[in-house]
Amino acid sequence: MSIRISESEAAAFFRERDRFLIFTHNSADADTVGSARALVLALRKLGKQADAFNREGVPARLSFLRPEEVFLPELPPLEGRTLVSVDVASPRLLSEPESAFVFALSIDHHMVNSMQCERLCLRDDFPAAGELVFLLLKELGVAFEREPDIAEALYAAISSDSGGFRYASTRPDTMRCAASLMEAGIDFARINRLLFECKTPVEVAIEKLGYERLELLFGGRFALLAVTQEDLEKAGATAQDCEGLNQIPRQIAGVQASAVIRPKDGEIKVSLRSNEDVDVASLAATFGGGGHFHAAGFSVRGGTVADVRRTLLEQVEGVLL
Ligand SMILES: [Mn+2]
Repeated sequence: MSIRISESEAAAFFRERDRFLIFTHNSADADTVGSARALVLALRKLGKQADAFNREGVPARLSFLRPEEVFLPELPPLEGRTLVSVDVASPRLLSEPESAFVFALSIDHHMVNSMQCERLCLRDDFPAAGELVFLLLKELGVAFEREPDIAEALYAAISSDSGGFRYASTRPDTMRCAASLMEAGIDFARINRLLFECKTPVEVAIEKLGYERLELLFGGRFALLAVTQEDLEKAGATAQDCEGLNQIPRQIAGVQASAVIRPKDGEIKVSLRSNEDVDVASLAATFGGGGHFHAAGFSVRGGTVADVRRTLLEQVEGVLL
């Protein structure tokens, strides 16, 4: 059992210790990477030893966050290191043997957090872990207007997970937080372009195939896109090239919820999205997954894409309006 702590208690926790290793989740996005980068840079400024780690590595599209400056290529000896996770909801989202680590602190914004941790600093009303890290670093005395590297990392984190400040999770305080980060003179337009308006040719190829596979079901209320290993090979794509697929089915007018089903690391990964009042977090939970009200997911070991599609569709009608 972990104890829940506030941002200021988390700041005190960082002040009391000297050597940190910050873990991010797999299929790393700008929220987990930007939050980890901001934490590492800020802790180093405070004279502490801090590094980040993710065995899977950081995808090339996030190279503008300069992961090589903060991520270690290999897991270092853990002796004397304080382990912290950021934006990681479950140990299954780490490339580590399950239950390998007990984290001293988990910083998160997911509704359900099943990390093995001594302390949990969680705000499930925040659109991004980056907003929580912002508050925490503010408590630690970071002057963002004079720290463009930290400001840039947190801006990318928050903009990414809030869909460019468009999702319902965006709060007035999120905008105030972004405004403070902009005071550092960061090139926020470039960050947003790299996050939302930039695709590799391979990503475009797999999206093109995705459009061909798109299905509209339940009277147009549910959209589904399932791609197979063969499709990935045809497009020359890896699992990391498929993140953009999630945007395709959800944007069709009249669609209340959507799913993208695809192979990843020997499992079948299902990403669920919804608009308005449909709760996909509880739909994911029926399959042992989790996430947010409007964005959730789960993975299935064994079986085929077609099997997973069938099992999912049996549960879908119950959540539609
Ligand atoms: Mn996040």
